[in-house]
Amino acid sequence: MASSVLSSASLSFHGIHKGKSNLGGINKGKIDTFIKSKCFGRISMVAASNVSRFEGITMAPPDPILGVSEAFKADNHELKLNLGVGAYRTEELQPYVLNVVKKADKLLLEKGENREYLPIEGLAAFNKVTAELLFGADNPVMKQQRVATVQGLSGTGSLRLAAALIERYFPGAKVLISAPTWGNHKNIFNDAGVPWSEYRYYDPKTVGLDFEGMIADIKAAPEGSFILLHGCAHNPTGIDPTPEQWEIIADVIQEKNHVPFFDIAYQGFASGSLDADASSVRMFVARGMEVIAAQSYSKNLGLYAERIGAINVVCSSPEAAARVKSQLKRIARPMYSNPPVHGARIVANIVGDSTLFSEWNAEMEMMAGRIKNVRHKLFDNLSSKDKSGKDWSFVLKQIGMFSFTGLNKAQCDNMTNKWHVYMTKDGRISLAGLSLAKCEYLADAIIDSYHNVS
Ligand code: PLA
Repeated sequence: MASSVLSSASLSFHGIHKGKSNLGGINKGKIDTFIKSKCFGRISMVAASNVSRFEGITMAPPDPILGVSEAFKADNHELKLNLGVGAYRTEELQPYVLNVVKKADKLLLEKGENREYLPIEGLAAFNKVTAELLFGADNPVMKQQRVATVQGLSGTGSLRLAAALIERYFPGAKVLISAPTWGNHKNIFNDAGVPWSEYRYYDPKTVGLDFEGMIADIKAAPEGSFILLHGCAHNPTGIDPTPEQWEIIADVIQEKNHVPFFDIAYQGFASGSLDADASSVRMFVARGMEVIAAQSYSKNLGLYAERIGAINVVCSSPEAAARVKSQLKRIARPMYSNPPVHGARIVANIVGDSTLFSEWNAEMEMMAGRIKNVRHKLFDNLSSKDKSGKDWSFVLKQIGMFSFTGLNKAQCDNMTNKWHVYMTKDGRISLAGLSLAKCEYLADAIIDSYHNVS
């Protein structure tokens, strides 16, 4: 093969030197294109006119969240602060690899396991522990084999698998998402061709949950809709329903024959406890409901780039679970064939080993604790520096990685353009990217943007 390509290339040159070609006056770029066309037989002579086949493709806008990191990198100001993406940083604002992950990595290296393909559904040991971590190891649904668990490409990829399942087997069914929600939810359902609409969630007047609006909208949705819920640490608002409110949400979902669809990307990261953060999901399952739940290990194990997570579908019978799993595999196979192994092994080793597991819990508590500390310090600075009497206590009431500041787009622009504080334009700041040392500076920026920009 290689020699035939070479010989056709040299033939082309040969033709040009001998003056046998009709390429008179053609420039170097065009000759290259011509040669490529001879070499690979893909580009015809028409392409030599330098008009791209991709001319009609317009420039995509930067991603509202990950694009913030790109803009941050391009800024050279010494006081710049990246509070865009939800990625945990140390007090020195450096990325953090958990010690327990380093240990698991070392063990994996020593074991020297092979790199053959995983099955389509992922690593069996991972699928077992991930479902146990979410539902509880002694949850009857586990023993009854009523959970279809498939390893996914982290939270995003797992949500995408579920979206494809809905599109294929529930044609026309709607997904209801909270207003506001994580920016990528809409993209995921749009790309999967699943219709969605919003339910009320955030009330700017109280800077709290619009519980009545939420319930009314879930009630009004067509029977059998999928209700997307954030398992804990709602992104971007940081406002979660109380346990009593969760019960009422479950009542309404049950009454309307809807399917609860959890996105739980912050288990353990909201309260510091894996069990407490899974209580919403477990309560729905305990009612005997069928539940979808997408998990992520990006934040709680800091495995952002390993792309490790799972989709779980709790079904009312083991037979249904087996069928659902078979179809999830069928969806995954042409999308990415099978998932990556490294992150799955790390999770399986940590959760499956009691020493490593307790070390992980301690580190997660430490991370959640650091975020709580900066939350308090930011609140203290805002309240002591702002003499207007504005109530900043919402900062303390919100939980998880983020604070939803209520700043509008112009105010967010001021945060970035004047203060070099990078954040998403919906007013969300990632407290995981903030240090105690930077709280005062951030408070100054917020107070200036809030009062001096309309
Ligand atoms: N679900 C929610 C609610 C999230 O906030 C995120 C990540 C994910 C799923 C998916 O994360 P994963 O694919 O890495 O598991 N949200 C981040 C990052 C932290 C992002 O936008 O991708 C955020 O800054 O909102």
